Amino acid sequence: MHRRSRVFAAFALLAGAWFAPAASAGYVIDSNVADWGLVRTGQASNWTPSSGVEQYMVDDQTGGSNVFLNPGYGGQKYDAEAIYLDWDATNLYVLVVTGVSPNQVHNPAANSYGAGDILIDFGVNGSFDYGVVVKNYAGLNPGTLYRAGTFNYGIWTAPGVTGTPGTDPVALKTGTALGATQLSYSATGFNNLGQYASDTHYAIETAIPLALLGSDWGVNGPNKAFFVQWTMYCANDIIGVDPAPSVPEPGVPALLAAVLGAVTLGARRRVAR
Ligand SMILES: [Ca+2]
Ligand SMILES: [Ca+2]
Ligand SMILES: [Ca+2]
Ligand SMILES: [Ca+2]
Repeated sequence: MHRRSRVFAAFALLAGAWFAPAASAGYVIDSNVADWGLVRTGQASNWTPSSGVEQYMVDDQTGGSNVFLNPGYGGQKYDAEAIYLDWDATNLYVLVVTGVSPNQVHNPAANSYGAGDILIDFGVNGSFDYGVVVKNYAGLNPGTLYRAGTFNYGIWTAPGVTGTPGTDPVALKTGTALGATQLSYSATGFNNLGQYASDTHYAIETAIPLALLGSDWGVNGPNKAFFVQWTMYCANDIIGVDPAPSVPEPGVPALLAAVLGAVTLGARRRVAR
């Protein structure tokens, strides 16, 4: 291969890596977990998703209402079991699997709590910036992405220690509507997912249009590290995921610059000879 051909091949390879659009993830927002690669055979390995899934976290617990989940109690009925995250060129996709039913009575006075919102912290600075509202308990619209205003909090101030208000944000209290997402929350539960095969699970699945995330998302992916969390209104159990920042974004233009520098240097050397 001629020198120029080799340099061009390297350039094309790097340019391709830089400009290639993200593959279409193609998730169907229907509370069916199969499109994330989750199979239901009653084994612990069922929680492991397809290799293409960007990031995930599993914390599958079981048992009755006295079982400690961290920071609170509640067993399977309040179990935050897993969260999965992926994106393509159009949407940010989130899947939450939990023991919390969409029909669970939300009545804090009777010590019964329903689902909280999917909250996103860009910058991972402890301040949530967005929320996809899941239920209408705060008078906000389920399925809408809001820029966060104020929050409702759980009932725990430390593991096993209750306090009012608790320290964990669970859902938006106020916010500014940014636009519609796709949202699905299992109408009926399913089992056979994971080693506690008879336990009942519900899936909350959403597709958030990247265009709604403004400058927090660029053409090559997230512009900064971010953290996605879900819990229920009491925050008995909390699950979150924090994808590694996408290193190639600043790195690839730097490599391209290095290749262009090498080409220029090569041309100069040829001239010098
Ligand atoms: Ca699905
Ligand atoms: Ca859990
Ligand atoms: Ca469980
Ligand atoms: Ca933030």
